[in-house]
Amino acid sequence: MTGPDPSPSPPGQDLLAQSPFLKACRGQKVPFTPVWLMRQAGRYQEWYRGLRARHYFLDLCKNPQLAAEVTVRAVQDIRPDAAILFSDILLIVEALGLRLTFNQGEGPAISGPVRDALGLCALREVDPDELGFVYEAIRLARRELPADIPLIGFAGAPFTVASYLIEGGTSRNFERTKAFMFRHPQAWHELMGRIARGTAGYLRGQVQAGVQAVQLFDSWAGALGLEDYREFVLPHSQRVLQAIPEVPRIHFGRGTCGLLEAFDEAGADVVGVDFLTSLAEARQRLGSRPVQGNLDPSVLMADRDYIRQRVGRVLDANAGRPGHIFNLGHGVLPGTPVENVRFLIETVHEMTAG
Ligand code: 1CP
Repeated sequence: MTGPDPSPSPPGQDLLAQSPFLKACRGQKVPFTPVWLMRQAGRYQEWYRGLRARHYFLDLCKNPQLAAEVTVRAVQDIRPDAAILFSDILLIVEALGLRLTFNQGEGPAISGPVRDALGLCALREVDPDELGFVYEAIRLARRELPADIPLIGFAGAPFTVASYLIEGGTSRNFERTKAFMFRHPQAWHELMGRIARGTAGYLRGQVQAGVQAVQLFDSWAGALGLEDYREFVLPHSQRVLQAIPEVPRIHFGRGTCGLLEAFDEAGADVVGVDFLTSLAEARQRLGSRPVQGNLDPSVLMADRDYIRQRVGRVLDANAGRPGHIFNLGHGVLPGTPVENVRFLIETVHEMTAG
């Protein structure tokens, strides 16, 4: 018989939909606990250091072929259950109209940071098409990835991005960010609104280009107390997450133990738990909400017996509930032995299979 295939979706789509990672995002039963690692591509890998010796970091991010290659190579190297696009949360800074550089060993630097309402006027409304190189990297990576490995897109959450715009780089106490928030609340909400609209459009572009899930990184949300988080941040993160209902949304922050319920109210499908929070406690406080996490990245510096013990502890804390994606409680550290990363992934699979 000829005619159209009666199945509702192409076989590739079905393989992806049935992948342990996407099932766990939906809180469904899985054959083993899926695992991927934040910063699974990076300086702990020799091949990445080699690439970086030849290319400036932002050139890697902006070259779709290279960004796709790094994304796929990390998967081939350590065999996780999901890929994350090789990119950075700070690319949107340029679409907002400011200059971004990464200086050797010093992290990001933003010239002409936003310090007041005047600085806010200098920011552009993001045109998501300006980030077309990211969408192209997604299309290329999707084509090269194994058919059953979902690709995660991502962006920085409005608060974390705002902190870089205001501080001009990495910060310890976020004093300029908080001074802006407390002294100019109206300008603060305008700034956050502008970042949120841009980020929503950017993530929609990533979904259209073919990612199967997205992660919103609010890495520095833990710098805020609960009341300030609710007043100054939560509504903006909600707006971003509401804009992309088509794929599972993961919401990660560091130091969020004091905020966990409010963080959950942002509306993601999965809450990322950092390593300072007990996974058992997070489970108790979040009810049936799927969670991701939360091994301390430094455990990967220890020996295999100890890594296995600590994987066991995270799994025990989850107590066999569905809706657990294993991950670190923050990104892989640059000095991590790559064989320990591979061992971690194998161990999670072996300890949870069948
Ligand atoms: O090669 C190098 O020297 C650059 C190191 C590097 C890498 C590999 C940076 C600079 N960014 C990245 C990639 C990156 N960044 C990914 C790729 C996908 C992956 O494999 O996970 C992701 C998801 C990010 C996200 C990111 N960038 C975050 C959120 C996650 C987190 O770590 O909390 C943040 C805060 C950034 C900003 C950033 N990018 C890079 C640096 C050094 C920083 C500053 C970090 C800081 O302020 O402490």
